[in-house]
Amino acid sequence: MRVEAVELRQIEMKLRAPFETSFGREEDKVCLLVRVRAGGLEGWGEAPAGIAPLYNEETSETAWSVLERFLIPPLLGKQVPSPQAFAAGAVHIRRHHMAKAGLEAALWDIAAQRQGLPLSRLLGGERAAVSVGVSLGIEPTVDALLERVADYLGRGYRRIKVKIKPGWDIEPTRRIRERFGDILLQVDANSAYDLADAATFKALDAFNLLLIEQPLAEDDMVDHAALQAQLRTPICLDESIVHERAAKAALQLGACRVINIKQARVGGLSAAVAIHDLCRAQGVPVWCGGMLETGIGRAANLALTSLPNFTLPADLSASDRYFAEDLIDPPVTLNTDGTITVPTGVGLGVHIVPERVERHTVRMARFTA
Ligand code: OSB
Ligand code: MG
Repeated sequence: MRVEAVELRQIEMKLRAPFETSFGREEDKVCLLVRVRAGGLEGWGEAPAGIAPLYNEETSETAWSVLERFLIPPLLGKQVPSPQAFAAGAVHIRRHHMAKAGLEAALWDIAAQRQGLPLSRLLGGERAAVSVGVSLGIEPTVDALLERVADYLGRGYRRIKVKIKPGWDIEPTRRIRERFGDILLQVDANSAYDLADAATFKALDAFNLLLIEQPLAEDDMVDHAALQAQLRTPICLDESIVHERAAKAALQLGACRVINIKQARVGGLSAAVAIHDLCRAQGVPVWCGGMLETGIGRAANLALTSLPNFTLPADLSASDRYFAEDLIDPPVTLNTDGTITVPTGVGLGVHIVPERVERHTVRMARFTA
């Protein structure tokens, strides 16, 4: 495909409710959208880098800069044989995974359209619908959190994930178990602890959690291995798994027993599929994480989650969990059995509403051959 033009947009959308984690509180969703024109087709991707480098090192500014200066110019007017070829060619640009992933996703959208296939099929997906859960932020009180859990269980979500941090861990988990019994429950610390806090995790071990996500520092595989050895509950790594080599190292060291795959964090859908395949070969379950994506990033995540080794419920919720109005129409909805249907149209398979994209754009630039 010959790349004719690339459009970059920074998007800002009010979240329906603030989302608080151990690293900060977000009231607005901020990301970049990448729109590629190639061979007469148009593809879209989302780079979920926000205002501040709190989840990882990237921001919407750094992603914009790297896309504008280093990732987009070499493509303009050139033949790009495949999304994988783009990914391989971008390896020499160090890191900046979200920036790369946004552009790669747009190329995948186009590649799937060229073959007349839904993206899920092109990636090797098999499932028509995927099991999903909801990720709940830190609330002012445990009672407020319990109301949110009740609300989402009532809507049909079958798995609840709660954010934890020191001082907000054992008590909310215990109260959820007391009130809601044997639901599928997991916690996510976003790196807020160190090994000296092992006693907290041993206490959490009693609650029969599906997994404990990213308890320790993102670059500390050794301490994660030491903690995992003391727990029954599987540790799941999110921030630590930045590429396939990290996944390989984590599994070899016993630093986790489950991996959260976010295509944006690992540098794109190609890397995400590679990690999926590695884990599958080793009998390690994976699940699809989320970054509060708009319908555009969510559609790519749904396609990815249809691959066979995504066996735990995804952090992929309906559009109305995040936004009053999504960028796609119809929005993503939850089926009564707690699943979301994987789009079956060609490419991303969702209808992007230009007027809504325009309305939420705070910065835009076009690059042409
Ligand atoms: O750690 O999984 C995380 C959102 C932003 C940044 C990091 C994380 C999250 C979530 C939300 O947990 C998942 C979702 O998109 O619903
Ligand atoms: Mg996480």
